[in-house]
Amino acid sequence: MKITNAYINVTSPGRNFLTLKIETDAGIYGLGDGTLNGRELAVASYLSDHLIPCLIGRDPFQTEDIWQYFYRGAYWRRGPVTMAAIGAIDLALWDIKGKALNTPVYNLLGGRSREGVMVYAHANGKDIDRALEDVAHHKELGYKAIRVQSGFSGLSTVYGVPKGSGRYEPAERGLPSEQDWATEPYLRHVPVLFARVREEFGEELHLLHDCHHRLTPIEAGRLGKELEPFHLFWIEDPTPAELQDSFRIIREHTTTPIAVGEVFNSIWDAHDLIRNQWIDYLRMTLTHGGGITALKKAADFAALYHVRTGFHGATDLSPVCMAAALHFDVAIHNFGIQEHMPHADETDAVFPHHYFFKDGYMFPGDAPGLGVDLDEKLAEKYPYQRAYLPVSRKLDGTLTDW
Ligand code: GCO
Ligand code: MG
Repeated sequence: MKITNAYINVTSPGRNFLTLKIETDAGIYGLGDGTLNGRELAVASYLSDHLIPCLIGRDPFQTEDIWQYFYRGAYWRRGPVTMAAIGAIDLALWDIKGKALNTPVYNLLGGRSREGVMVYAHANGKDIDRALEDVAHHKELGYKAIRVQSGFSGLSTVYGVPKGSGRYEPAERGLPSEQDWATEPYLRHVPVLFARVREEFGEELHLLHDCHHRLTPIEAGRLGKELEPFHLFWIEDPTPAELQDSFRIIREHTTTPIAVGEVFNSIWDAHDLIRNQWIDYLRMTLTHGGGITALKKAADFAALYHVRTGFHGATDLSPVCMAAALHFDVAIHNFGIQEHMPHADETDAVFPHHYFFKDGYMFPGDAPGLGVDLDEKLAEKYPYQRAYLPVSRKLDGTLTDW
């Protein structure tokens, strides 16, 4: 089999997505997600201008060699743009492989290790009472694990809580908005929030929280310690992770489990975190981490150190990435949990798929390949719209981590 053509599709059914379609002389095609929130067009150019011309004529079954060709062969390695582009190619090739062999991708990764994939939902609210209502709503929907974020007095906007009505969506159309940040009121607020959640819902629900890179290591240690009585499943991104040594400090102070990695694009971003057992869950994604070929190795490496996966599954990853994640999650042994932020109805219509949610679990379905398609005609109705993630400033105006 040979690759005869490849092209990208950029569409905005509710939010922007970048999809790669690879066609072959066998009449089979594959889809890959290359969406990089707020930087979609950089990946589009990297693919169209630099990678696609080198793909034509290659054997789509050679997922390992093609991965190495684009990673090692570029000379310039890593980075979110490069790795999202390689991720898109890799996902499309695994999709083709599955379709050509007439089997779901999970069978190419070791087969099913479990029936379904436990997912966590997002519950949020402008204040604690409204966040509790949203927890009750998601519990009602069947979720066994729920991430909880809520607003608190002192800040006008908070990460994870929508400004108006409707579901939370971090990217906003137009230029970046600015949000404010203050650590002290946040650190006082979060333990109160989780005390209330446990009081109301008991011990059974798995509870998660995203600090979104806002704390210093010692502040994260304090938060983790104060949350210990509420037995969280994890706190996520407690501190920015460029300096992997930071996590040693957090680990020395708390037994609250730690999840990191949604902004990582290479195993080298997590190498020290894993081999020193400073984290419990690796949150990379198939798109941003360079695809199934790269993350299968990362997950196997993590397994040696008792680190499980908890892949990023925000709405800025398309249904193609979600489908791939579910095949991956159902197959690997050291799966932990999967994030699930349901897509808008327009998005689901543009990307018809076989995966589904039932009673707190998701299932990849049994269609050959990844089991997701792209309705290119419908996609044309939703042209790309410039959108950015917000930026964050401390109350004195200093730019800080969003
Ligand atoms: C999460 C994430 C997202 C990110 C978003 C950025 O845990 O789901 O933190 O909300 O902010 O994916 O593009
Ligand atoms: Mg996060």
